[in-house]
Formats: sequence, structure tokens, C-alpha cells
Amino acid sequence: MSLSPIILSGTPEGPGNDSGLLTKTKSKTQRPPLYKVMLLNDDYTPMEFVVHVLERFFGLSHAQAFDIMLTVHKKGLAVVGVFSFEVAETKVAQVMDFARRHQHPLQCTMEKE
Ligand code: TYC
Repeated sequence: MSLSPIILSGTPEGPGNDSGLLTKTKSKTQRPPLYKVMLLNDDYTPMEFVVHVLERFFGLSHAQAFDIMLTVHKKGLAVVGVFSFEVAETKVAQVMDFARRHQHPLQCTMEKE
């Protein structure tokens, strides 16, 4: 469970409000920004390797992983998940490192939603 900070704008009275009228300040809860993690197509990375990456690092079933791999293969790229900045950054680094260690040119990037 994580708690989001509450940002209060203005003072309960409001700046320079000496009108004698009662005013209320509304609390606004801010949501952290989310980041799309995307896989890019290339001509060399084996399809089975991409399916394995999607199962291993994104927790997808074999069927889901196969579908997303085919979407990337046909359309050039696909969003594989949406995460907080830190989680997205970690996934991108894990995929890029795994691909490099296996000498495949697979590219994984992130973009603010
Ligand atoms: N296009 C690759 C091939 O034909 C397969 C592939 C799919 C590569 C998805 C990268 O992100 C990718 N072997």
C-alpha cells in the first residue's frame, strides 16, 4: 500500500482575502506519472527470444507474449506495459542487458504516457 501526497493550494483564507466571506480550499491528490515500455522490431532477434523476454520480465503468459511479439513483428513496435518511472527504467535496463548478453539487437524503450 502506498500513500499519495496531498498538495494544498493556497491558505484556507486565500491570499489577500479580507472580504469576510467564508471560503474553502479543495485538496487535490496528485497521481505519479506513468511510463509506457515499448519493444521495437528488428530483422535479427529470434521470435522465440522475444517471447521469452516478455514472459520473463513482464510476467506474461506464453499466449500473451506470443501475441505481443507478433504485433511488434508486424507493426514495428508495441507497448508491453505501463509502469512508474522506476519500474519502467528497471524493465528497460533488464531487457537491454539480457538482449546484449545474448548478442541480439533487440531494443526496448520507455516514454511518458
Ligand atoms: N522480426 C523478428 C524476426 O523476424 C522478430 C522480432 C519480433 C524481433 C519482435 C524483435 O521486438 C521484436 N525474427
